[in-house]
Amino acid sequence: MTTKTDLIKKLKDKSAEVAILGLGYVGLPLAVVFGEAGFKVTGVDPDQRKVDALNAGKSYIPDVKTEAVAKLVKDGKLTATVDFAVLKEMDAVSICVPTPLRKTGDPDMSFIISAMDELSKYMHKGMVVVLESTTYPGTTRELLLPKLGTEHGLTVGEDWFLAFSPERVDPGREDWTTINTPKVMGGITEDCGEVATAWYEGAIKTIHRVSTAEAAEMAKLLENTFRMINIGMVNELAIMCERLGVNVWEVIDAAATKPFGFMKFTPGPGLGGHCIPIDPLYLSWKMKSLNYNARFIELASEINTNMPRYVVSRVLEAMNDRGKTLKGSKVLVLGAAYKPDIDDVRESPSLDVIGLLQKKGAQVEYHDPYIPHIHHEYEGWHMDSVADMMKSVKEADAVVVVTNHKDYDYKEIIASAKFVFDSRNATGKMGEFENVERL
Ligand code: SAJ
Repeated sequence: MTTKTDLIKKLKDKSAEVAILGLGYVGLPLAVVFGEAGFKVTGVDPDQRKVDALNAGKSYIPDVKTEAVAKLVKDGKLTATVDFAVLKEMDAVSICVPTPLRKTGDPDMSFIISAMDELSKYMHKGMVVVLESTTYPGTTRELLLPKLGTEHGLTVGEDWFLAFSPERVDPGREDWTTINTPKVMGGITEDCGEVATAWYEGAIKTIHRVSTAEAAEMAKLLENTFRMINIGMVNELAIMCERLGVNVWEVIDAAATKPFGFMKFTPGPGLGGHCIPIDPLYLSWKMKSLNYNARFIELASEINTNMPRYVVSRVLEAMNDRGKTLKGSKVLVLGAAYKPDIDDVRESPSLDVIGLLQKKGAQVEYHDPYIPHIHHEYEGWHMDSVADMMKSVKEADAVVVVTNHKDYDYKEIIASAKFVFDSRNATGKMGEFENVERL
């Protein structure tokens, strides 16, 4: 028996002790999937509130049912702790920590580095480590390999095993979840890939092996760069169509009738969320260190970042056409979340639209049924969602639809508002109105 065959045996018979570092919207669903597959799982997170909730059998992630957590805790299949020292007992560790951007737009690797520094204290022979956090190609080999293995005299692929497997969690989605979404897996060595696959295939339906950790890191960046660039393209299409006097929404719907070779994206007020605006910049940042300028990413990022400003310029123009100045006008922004029907405001273009309207001298209010309060962390302002939306709609000189929540009664809004600028085509199916303009 070698270290590898011994570890694979424990992974296959589920006697291996599993740890998940980081119990957020990626780590908690993964912990539950491994627990329900029969592994004994220890969740490790510095946030004592998360740990206490889990040990009390409660979920704090909407996608994870409290009943599932309660059953695993009762059955002794899931415990949580803030104490990283438990890692010395672990055979298999998955790292699911955030990889945001710094204010400078560079990757913020601090969460990966602190998880790695803690794990490094407890590394031992016979461990497999999988990084799930979206990051630039080379992270697993350049950062984790030296810190977790070489520094401890452990030979990767023999004494211990290291791989990258990108998370594909889409919060709120019920059709594709952690257990049934195909999982890409790339090891530092062939043996690393084999061991990590033996672990994950014991819980996740489909594992797609690639030859290296870098291929797996790059696959994830391709997935989200693809979206970001295509969104940037349709945003530029919207600007071009406005210049041409053509309805961009009609054009996109027409192109989408092509049953092959086309994928529909829609323009909007900008790019929000903690994935799409951010992940591609990890790639362009890495390429700069290799003296290569990722022009598509740079251009799409520039277009997407400019969309809030474009929306405000369209509102200003439309009000001018109606003999009103934006300065001193009351403007109600509908929607603060970064996409419809969710309560996530991270990187939301609404915050930029509100800030820009304020800079133009407008008196701005907002409403969002999912987000009672917003705080612009960079500009520092706070705002509460208006209590009586229709009252604010009636009083506003302009209503700007920034997030097309399905809860809104757009018919009533159009009937009650002096003027509506619809940046999401939420009202598109209702025909043309004198008091409505669209992106
Ligand atoms: N957006 C547009 N036009 C579009 C699509 C999106 O303007 O055609 C905007 C959205 O309004 C939002 C931003 O882009 O502000 C991102 O939207 P998204 O639909 O990509 O949603 P996210 O950010 O939740 O992306 C996640 C990603 N999941 C993972 O990274 C695991 C992404 O890969 C998924 O494709 C996406 O969910 C999804 O399909 O829901």
